[in-house]
Amino acid sequence: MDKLEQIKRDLYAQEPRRIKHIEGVAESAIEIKNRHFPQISDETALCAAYMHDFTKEYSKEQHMEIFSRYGISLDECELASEKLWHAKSAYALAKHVYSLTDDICDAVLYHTTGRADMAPLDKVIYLADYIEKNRTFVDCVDVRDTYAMLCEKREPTALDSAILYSLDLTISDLLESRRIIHRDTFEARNYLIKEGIQ
Ligand code: DGI
Ligand code: FE
Ligand code: FE
Repeated sequence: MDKLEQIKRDLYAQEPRRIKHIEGVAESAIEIKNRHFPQISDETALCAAYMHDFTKEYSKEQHMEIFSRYGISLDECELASEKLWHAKSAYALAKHVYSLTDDICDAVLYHTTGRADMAPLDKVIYLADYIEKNRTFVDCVDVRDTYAMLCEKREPTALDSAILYSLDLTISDLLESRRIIHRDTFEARNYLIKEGIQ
């Protein structure tokens, strides 16, 4: 059995509530990578998509067990923001259980915050996660429509612009709800601004 089949089998066996979302991310990831990075294989994009929220429903105890087993430490922001944990635990499983390549593990690790100078697969998964078709939140619909419009106009920076827009909306949302903003989220945004993306 190949790795993708193994991941899907284990994911479906968990009966995750978010399977529709994960399938939506897989579909969007294929579309986005075919448009911007056709050199990325379907298998690579799909492994990252199916892994990205693998541990989203895990309990605090399950997360702690994974972090201690694989020697993963949490920084101050991460300790205070439980929503950030699933990216780190899914990364640990991607690396140590499924032995996925570094590009896939990184895309899983940075799928929630982004990071400065995101790799092609990081960008594919970050945007696919935000705009997949089952998301109905107004900000997601807005980024989905904006990205579609930029692609329609053959804007060369469509992907980076859409990512920058989604980072801005995420940061605004975190500010409004008085939540901690991780430095990777800021750095992802600042990097794109410095690159001249609008
Ligand atoms: O797992 P998903 O719901 O599919 O999406 P996700 O992994 O992008 O998680 C989105 C949540 O993560 C959303 O509630 C905002 C939150 N988030 C993103 N960046 C940060 C953050 N939360 C904190 N506290 N700090 C961040 O920098
Ligand atoms: Fe997630
Ligand atoms: Fe997700």
